[in-house]
Amino acid sequence: MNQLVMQGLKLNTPSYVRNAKLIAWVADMVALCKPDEVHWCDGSDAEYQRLCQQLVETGTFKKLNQSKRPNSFLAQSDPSDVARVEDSTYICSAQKENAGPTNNWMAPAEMRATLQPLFDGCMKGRTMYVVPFSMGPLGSPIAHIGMELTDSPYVAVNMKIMTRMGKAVFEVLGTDGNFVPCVHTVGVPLAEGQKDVKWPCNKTKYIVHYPETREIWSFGSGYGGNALLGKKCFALRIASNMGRDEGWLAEHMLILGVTNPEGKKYHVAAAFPSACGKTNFSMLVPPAGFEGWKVTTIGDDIAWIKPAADGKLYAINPEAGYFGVAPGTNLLTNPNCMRSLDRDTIFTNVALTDDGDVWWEGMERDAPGKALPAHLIDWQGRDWTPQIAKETGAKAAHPNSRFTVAATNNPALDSAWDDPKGVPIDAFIFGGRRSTTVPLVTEARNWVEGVYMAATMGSETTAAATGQAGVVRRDPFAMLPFTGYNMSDYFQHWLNMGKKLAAAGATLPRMYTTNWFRKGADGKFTWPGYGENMRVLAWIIGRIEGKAKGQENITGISPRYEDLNWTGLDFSAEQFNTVTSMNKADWLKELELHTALFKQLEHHLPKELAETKTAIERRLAA
Ligand code: SAT
Ligand code: MN
Repeated sequence: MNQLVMQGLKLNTPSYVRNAKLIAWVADMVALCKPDEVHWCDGSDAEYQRLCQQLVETGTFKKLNQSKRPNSFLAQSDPSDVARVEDSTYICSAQKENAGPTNNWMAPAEMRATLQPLFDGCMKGRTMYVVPFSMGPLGSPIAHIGMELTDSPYVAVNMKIMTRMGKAVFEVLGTDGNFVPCVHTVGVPLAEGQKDVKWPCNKTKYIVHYPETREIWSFGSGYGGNALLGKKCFALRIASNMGRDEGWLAEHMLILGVTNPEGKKYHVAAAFPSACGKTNFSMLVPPAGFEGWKVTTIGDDIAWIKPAADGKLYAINPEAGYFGVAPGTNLLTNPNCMRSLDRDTIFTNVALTDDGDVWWEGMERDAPGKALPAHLIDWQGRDWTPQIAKETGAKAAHPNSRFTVAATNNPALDSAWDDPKGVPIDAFIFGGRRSTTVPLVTEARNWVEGVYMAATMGSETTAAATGQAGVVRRDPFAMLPFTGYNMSDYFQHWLNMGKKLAAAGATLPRMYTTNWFRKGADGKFTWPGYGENMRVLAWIIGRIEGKAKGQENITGISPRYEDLNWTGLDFSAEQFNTVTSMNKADWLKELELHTALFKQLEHHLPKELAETKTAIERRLAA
């Protein structure tokens, strides 16, 4: 500290912060990053308003039309900083084999030596915000605390929405509580008198995790999961390590409650890759024909799941808000989400209308034939007209443009969403985005078969990560970019959890795979999706209750046409066949891809998975 005082830097530690480890760490990081000032966030509304106002003044935020979109802002990022950067994301475990073949790895000492000069002085000319946050309800036995140091006020205000952020966290932390240290910088120090740009970021980017010491270091990006370190970095990559060591699960899953007309309530956790409709499914509005059914949201992206004394798995949503994809969201696809966004929302990389509101592709689809806006400012600040779009294909909103909004804005929010003990899980769903091969829904006959289905899941890539969209890649458990250790060990952890629960006499959650994305010969999606996914969800609940029928196929049990409730939807047996058929040639090819995955993951691959594959191959040959 002496050295800091000599440098004229003050930590400004509030008197209610009494955790010696925290104060020493902040002092070390101030000495390294050399910010001009340190601000400890208290999480108050006044602080949020002050920071938003500051972001308006520096040009990062545009305040939206107060009568159309009260208390809402638009940020448009640098065009080079629009999504997660998987190529620059590292798991720096002591041993390379513990990161496994699906993660980038560098030896911790080498990475520390790489980052040291980058972080040295990285916050010059800026304020360091100390952001205290709880992932999960404050004080919940499933929750954990993190501390993010960031030089981005945009990150600080997003963290206020996305997590339980503020003063109360220090109370839970006490004098000797533990936290996950997260350091984030946009990587653009300012020289004396240098004017800032509206979205500072650096060409060089590193998103680094040290699993053994549970640290996160992020350099160069201000966007989403690269910068809001509670989300993918902590709640998935670091937490998956904690879960393995401590006997719980950190998963890329939404959590919903579903109540049937008899008033019986179930809870489902569902894993889909980024930008494959988790938010939509978690806020589903049951369609005509499903009167008396109700779906309520516990979470839209991440689930932390722990076994409780009653032998059941209980899940919490570690987050407190939604960072969802804007394009495609409208009053038909997700009315609950649209209503959530009426106010108090931070929009990033959507387009701006001439009357100070927001717009994105697909927003108008609630009223077929409704005209496109005549003029917009696109996400890069350029003029956009329907004519320009037609000629150049320019999108007004970036395909990975996002909204940040508090869960409490959601009209479908579950009453137990903030319950520290979590909700008991009755079923897991794993869903890829596949235009062919994988049927609408399949039930696993047992836990091992479910783990196999999840482990071999494939999905076409989306705009949520930089790189080519639309390529099929294996995305085990929708966790490919998020499992913070060896993927085969992660499969083993799932198998072990099942074995342990079964041995204790628990009824394990049922497991399903779904695919809403099959296309017909016309190249269009055949399944209507969105609210109509209720038909599949109701079948799943029917299966749990022992009422719904199905038919065995090579991978599990799927409904026949007559096993789903079609009231209110005109969907023919032929269309049903298009979204459910399993063709032998396709599946021979699919199994070759499973073989390639298992080859890649052969180190520590659980033998149960290879055995399950052999059984499928045998059924396919028969
Ligand atoms: O990681 S982000 O939150 O930026 C986006 C995603 O992959 O879901
Ligand atoms: Mn996600």
